[in-house]
Amino acid sequence: MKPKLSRIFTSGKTLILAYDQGLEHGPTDFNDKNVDPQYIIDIAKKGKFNALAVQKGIAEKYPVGKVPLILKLNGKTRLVKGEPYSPILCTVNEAVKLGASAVGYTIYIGSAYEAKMFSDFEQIEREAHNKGLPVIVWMYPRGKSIKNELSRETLAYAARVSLELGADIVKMKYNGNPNDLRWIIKSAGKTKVVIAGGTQVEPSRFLKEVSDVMKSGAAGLAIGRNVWQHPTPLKMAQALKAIISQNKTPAQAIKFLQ
Ligand code: FBP
Repeated sequence: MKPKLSRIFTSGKTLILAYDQGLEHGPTDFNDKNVDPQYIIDIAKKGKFNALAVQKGIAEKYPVGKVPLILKLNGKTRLVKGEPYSPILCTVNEAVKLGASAVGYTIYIGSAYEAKMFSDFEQIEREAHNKGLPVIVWMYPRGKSIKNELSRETLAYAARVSLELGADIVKMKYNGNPNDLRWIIKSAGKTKVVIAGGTQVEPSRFLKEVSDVMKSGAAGLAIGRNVWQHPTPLKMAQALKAIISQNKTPAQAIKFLQ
């Protein structure tokens, strides 16, 4: 069955809110407000995000209502050192029962466990596509064999692998170079590239990066901390949407934050 991307890509572009950091990083990213999953769901709803990406436990205990749900199917903590492996924590069937519009899966390309993550991914991808669910791969080059996880070559390789494996969307880090990103996006072919946010940066710098990323041909953003750590996340959402869907400049977009 052809995966149905239209719920996540309403304007041809997408703005996805990511909230799986509690598992990946621990509550260190959170404050008194954003530690509460309900706060994030309200941001996703009121900010009209195209989707919210969470782990199974959050989706079970905090219904997301009409916000399209991306269920993250694997994950790991940062407590374990050594070569990264992210085990499956939720099945495609469970994701469907929870109302998911898409599923997400992290691959640490270059890790000693890459082969295991490829074969886990391949099963998930087959099952999800049988049910018409799009598959988003969080593609992060990691492990001893990766010398520079943000180099043009490494990121282009990661993007290409996402296409070869059958991902509909790949979520990747941006290395700050728009020319590199153009090549990376070309390497991903018909797999859509969305950019991850990273740690919180000064808003005007962040909006400039978002603008560069979109001009380079990215399909959108799948970000967390730069939105829900911001004192006014809904204004940040408006600023981001102005750039992503309305082709506004960073100077125009920053006005939403003033
Ligand atoms: P941020 O925008 O907050 O960086 O979130 C993006 C994300 O991909 C999350 O979905 C995930 O939890 C996290 O980054 C993983 O980042 P890392 O592996 O670099 O710690």
